[in-house]
Amino acid sequence: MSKIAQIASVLALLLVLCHTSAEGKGRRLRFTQTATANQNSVVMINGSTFDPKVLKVKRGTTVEWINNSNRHSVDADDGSFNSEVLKQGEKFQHTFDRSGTYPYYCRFHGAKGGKEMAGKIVVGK
Ligand SMILES: [Cu+2]
Repeated sequence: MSKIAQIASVLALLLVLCHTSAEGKGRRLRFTQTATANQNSVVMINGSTFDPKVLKVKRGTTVEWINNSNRHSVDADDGSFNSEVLKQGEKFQHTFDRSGTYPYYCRFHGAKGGKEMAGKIVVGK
């Protein structure tokens, strides 16, 4: 094998190794992003809106509502959870053990059926 051929084969090997490790990195990154998305279980109450309005979580997730503004509440349309009156800075939590769609509303500024100040938790498997 000539010197040039030797160098070329070493470079080719390096290229393959770099490519493989970059792919591995990509996989880890994607995995991390998915894990973060699954742990994302906070709904902010800003003004008269729930943010995000629709939150998708895995079964068993505890969702926390954090009130950033005046008096609000978190009331499930089906009555499966109801917060106290939440003042500014107060929080409410509910754990979703069964998959399904859970619409909720603020008793002061919204109503059942997604009217005005309302949101939805979509619980997957
Ligand atoms: Cu409200």
